[in-house]
Amino acid sequence: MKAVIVFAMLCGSVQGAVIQTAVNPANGHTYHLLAPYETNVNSWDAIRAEAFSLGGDLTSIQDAAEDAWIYSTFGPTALAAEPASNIKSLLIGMNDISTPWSWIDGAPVTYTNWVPTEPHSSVGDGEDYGGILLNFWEPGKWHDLRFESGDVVYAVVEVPEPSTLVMACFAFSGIAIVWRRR
Ligand SMILES: [Ca+2]
Ligand SMILES: [Ca+2]
Repeated sequence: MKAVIVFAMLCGSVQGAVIQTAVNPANGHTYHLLAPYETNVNSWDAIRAEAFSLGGDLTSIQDAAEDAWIYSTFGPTALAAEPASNIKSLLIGMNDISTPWSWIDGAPVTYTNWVPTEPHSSVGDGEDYGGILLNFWEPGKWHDLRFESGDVVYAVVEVPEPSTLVMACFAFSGIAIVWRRR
């Protein structure tokens, strides 16, 4: 019984930072949408630490299909979430902190979806983080954003394999439902 309670707490603690989880049928990867971060309070490193704790990292987008799936799956949740902001973005795993725009997992940049005038900054000038626009400019397109701006970002974490903890939590929910029905 004690083990069950501990396990339930473990599932609960993960969901504390995660506001939505979905598996992309195209690649089998698990994606989490994290609770909002205000960029004047939270750092890029702090957000990545949260992603690492979930067994993944900020998403690396390989093609138009993955981009469209992420936007349609998580955009509505982020738009509806508090706090309200005129500038909301989904934070993705691309930056030009010290090199030209590159994915943090080292994947080649084969696909991008920038607003035509973006990214308009240079390497390491502050506007160094890629985001998918949600409620301003051209929603669905990408822009480069800066931390300390006060923008609200919703990080999209990609876990290469279906997360074992998430699957275990699903299994646990199933057991709990079956147990309740008895
Ligand atoms: Ca990916
Ligand atoms: Ca830049």
